[in-house]
Amino acid sequence: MAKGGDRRALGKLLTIIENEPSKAVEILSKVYRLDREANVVGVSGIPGAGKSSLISQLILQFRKMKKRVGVLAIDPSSTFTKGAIMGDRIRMGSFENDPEVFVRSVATRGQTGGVARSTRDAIRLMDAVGYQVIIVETVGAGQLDIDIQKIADVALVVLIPGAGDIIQASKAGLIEIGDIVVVNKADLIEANLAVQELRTWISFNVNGKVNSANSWKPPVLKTNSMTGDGVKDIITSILRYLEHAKKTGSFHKRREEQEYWEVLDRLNMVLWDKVIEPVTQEYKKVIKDGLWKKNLSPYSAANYLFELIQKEIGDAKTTK
Ligand SMILES: Nc1nc2c(ncn2[C@@H]2O[C@H](COP(=O)(O)OP(=O)(O)OP(=O)(O)O)[C@@H](O)[C@H]2O)c(=O)[nH]1
Ligand SMILES: [Mg+2]
Repeated sequence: MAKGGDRRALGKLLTIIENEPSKAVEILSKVYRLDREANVVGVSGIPGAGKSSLISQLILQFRKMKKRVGVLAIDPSSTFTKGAIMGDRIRMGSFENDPEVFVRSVATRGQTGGVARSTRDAIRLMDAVGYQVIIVETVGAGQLDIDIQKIADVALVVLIPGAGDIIQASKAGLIEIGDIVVVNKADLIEANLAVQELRTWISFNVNGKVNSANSWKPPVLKTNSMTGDGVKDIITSILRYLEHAKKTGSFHKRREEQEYWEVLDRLNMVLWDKVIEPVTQEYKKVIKDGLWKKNLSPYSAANYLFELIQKEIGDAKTTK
C-alpha cells in the first residue's frame, strides 16, 4: 500500500515505527537496502530564517522535475507534544492535494538520540516506498541531538542578512556544516553585504580546510522564499554538489560514516533496552540502600553499577 504511494498507509507505518520499537525493527529490516536511492537534502539554519518557506519552493521545483518528494520536519517542541504534526508551522498546506508529496514531523519519544533515530528510520521507509528526494528541516546546530551531516547527502544552511546574524551563526558552528549557504529574505535588507561577508568567512574558515579533501567550495546564494527568486540556483547547486560528491567519492564516504553512526546509535538503544533498563529498578534500590550510605562519588557509583551489569551478564551466561 505504502509502496504504491498511499500517503495514509505510509503515515501509519511511520507512527508504528516511532511508537513500537520492536515492530520497527521488523518493518525496517524488511525494507533495508544498503544503497539508498533517495537523495537526502538537509535544511538547517537559524529559527525563523524561512526554512519551511524555502522548502515549499524547493518542493515546487522538484515537482517540476517530476520527482516524488518527502519532507521531514524536526521540531524540538515535538518532544513535549509527543510528535503532534506541526501543520500550522510548516507552510506546506498547498501540497495536500499532490499525492507525490509527503510531509511529516518527526516525533522523538524523548530519549537521547531519539530524533536522529526516528529521522533515519523515516528516511529509510520513505526511500523504500519510492520518494526520490527527501528534505529534512532542522533548527540550528547543537540545539538537538541531530547533526544534519549525519543524516543528509547535501546540507543547506539558511541565514538571513542583518547585523550580528552571521557572527552568531558562525559561533554556533552553523556555517561550516553547509555544503550550500543560503541568504534568505534577500528582499528585506541589503543582502549583498551578507553574501560578501559569508564568502569571505567561508574562504578563510572552510575552503582548504574541512572541504579540502573533496575541493568543494560552498556557494553562497540569495533567495526570496516568498516569490521563489533564486530558488532555481539552489536546485542547480544541489545537483552540482551531488554530482561532484559522487565523482570524488565523498558522497559514498559520507554515507559510510552515516551508517557507522547509525549502528552505534542502534547499539546504544539495544544496550539501554536489554541491559540497563530492565535492571533500573534494582539499581535505584542499590543506590538508595548502598551507595549513598557508602558516600560514593557519581564516577565510582557508575563503575560500581557497571560491575553489577557485568556480573548480571556473567550470571546469564552460566545459567544458559
Ligand atoms: N520578506 C520575506 N519573508 C520571508 C521570506 N522567507 C520566509 N519569510 C517569512 O519569515 C517567517 C518565517 O518563515 P518560516 O518559513 O516559517 O521560517 P522557518 O525557518 O521554517 O522557521 P522555524 O521553523 O520556526 O525556525 C514567515 O513569516 C515567512 O513568511 C523571504 O524570503 N522574505
Ligand atoms: Mg520551519
